[in-house]
Amino acid sequence: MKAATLIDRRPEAWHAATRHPFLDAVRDGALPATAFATWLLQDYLFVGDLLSFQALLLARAPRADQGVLAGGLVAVEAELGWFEAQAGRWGLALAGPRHPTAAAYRAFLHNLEQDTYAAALVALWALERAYLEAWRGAVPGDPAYREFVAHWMTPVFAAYVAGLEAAADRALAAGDAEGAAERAFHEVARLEHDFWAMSWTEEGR
Ligand code: HMH
Repeated sequence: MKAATLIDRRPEAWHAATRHPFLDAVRDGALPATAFATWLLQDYLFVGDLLSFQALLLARAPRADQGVLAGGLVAVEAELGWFEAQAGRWGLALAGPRHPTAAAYRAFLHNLEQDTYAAALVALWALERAYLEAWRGAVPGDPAYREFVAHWMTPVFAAYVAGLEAAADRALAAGDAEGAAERAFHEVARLEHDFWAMSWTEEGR
């Protein structure tokens, strides 16, 4: 099985993970300030959790995957700085508790540390590909949010996701890893949807 087959098997779940009124509002400018602020803080906390997860994944990666995972680790650390700069620009504090949805995502990433390498790698590929597709749907973005759309629309990010997909394909080639990887994929799709819903409905929309 190829990693992309997981998407083909669950089109509804993938659609729910990558399309959301939050993203439509990024595109047309109707995004409430509270929804944006919730997303910015919670995604900053998420990226911090992702950095820890990726560091441990790199530690157990086969030689062929070290390059793409080491590059991703450096990129995610830089992304924390980017979030901090954005928060400063918007006058938003990056402090506050994790929303239960972000806490559930963190717990999921933590549990993957005990799961197979293939399952953890497929999860990383899926969550990055979900962001690539989600923000692509918001192109070009209302002027206020255009920088955010552009952040995930760079050729470098697309190449990173392609590199993760090639690594996931290699990990899945053995065949015995499929069950755990498919479960991890479904969980990513569900959590990605929940993350948009959290940002959008926090204020009772
Ligand atoms: C919720 N999923 C979420 N946030 C992100 N920043 C990414 C994926 C991609 O890094």
